[in-house]
Amino acid sequence: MTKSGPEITRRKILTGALYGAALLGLSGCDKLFDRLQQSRRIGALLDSAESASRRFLRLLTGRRRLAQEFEEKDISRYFKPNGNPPPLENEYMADAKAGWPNWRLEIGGMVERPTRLTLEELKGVPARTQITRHDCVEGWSAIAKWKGVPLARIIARVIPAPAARYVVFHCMDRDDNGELYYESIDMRDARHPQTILAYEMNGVPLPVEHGAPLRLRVETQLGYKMAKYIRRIEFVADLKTIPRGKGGYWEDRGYEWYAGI
Ligand SMILES: Nc1nc2c(c(=O)[nH]1)N[C@H]1C(S)=C(S)[C@@H](COP(=O)(O)O)O[C@H]1N2
Ligand SMILES: [Mo]
Repeated sequence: MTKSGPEITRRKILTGALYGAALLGLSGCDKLFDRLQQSRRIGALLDSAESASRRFLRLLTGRRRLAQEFEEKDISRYFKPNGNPPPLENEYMADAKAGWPNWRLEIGGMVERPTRLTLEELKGVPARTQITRHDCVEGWSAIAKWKGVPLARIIARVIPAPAARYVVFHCMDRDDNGELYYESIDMRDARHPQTILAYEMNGVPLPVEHGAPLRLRVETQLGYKMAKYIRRIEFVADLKTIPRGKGGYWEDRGYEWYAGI
């Protein structure tokens, strides 16, 4: 089977659904309430029209395939910062200004070797750079160049227990109600070669609005899976025990856990 066949079909389906969402006037709202309404309607749309086909295509092509990579010339001039506002507490901003001397990435849960890493230490791990397209469920896309540590390298270091099935990303930003953002992926996507913990965007340190100092890029899935402002990574056997039980901030509000593209 050629790679282009299913690829094109999949893109068409996604574009169709996003275009549908745009026609319904579902893009560009900022208020949380609007976003909740929006997520429900888009969720319903995706459920009915798209997810079944996507799941079927994924069965055909598998999840090991690589997401399309682009060239420098394709990089978007504007990349919309999206989601909850950055964690603007003094502690965060002071650390950002100073180049993250106090931030540590904590990696724990069901692992043999729990680890804490500084940003400098992360930058010392062999990195991967990729130019990829980000698709937000709200109906916009943007292409950027990302550099970061393949999550597979971190996994090799901490040695998850055989029973660990998911990787949870705990973030520093909160919504209007003070609830923290979080996300999760399974071990297969975690080991995918394009799944990276990115600290650089378009050749510069990851900007605050895009998730500084560290964000996830999981190129097999939609934008809401790509946790920004990561401070802790936890390996777990079950997602039910994590904050509200559905595996992510938006999943807890009705989005699908597997947001495959
Ligand atoms: N911590 C955190 N991560 C997040 C979000 C958020 O609100 N908080 N929003 C998600 C959504 S819906 C999208 S589309 C992308 C937006 O990334 P960007 O700000 O770089 O465009 O981040 C995702 N990751
Ligand atoms: Mo999004």
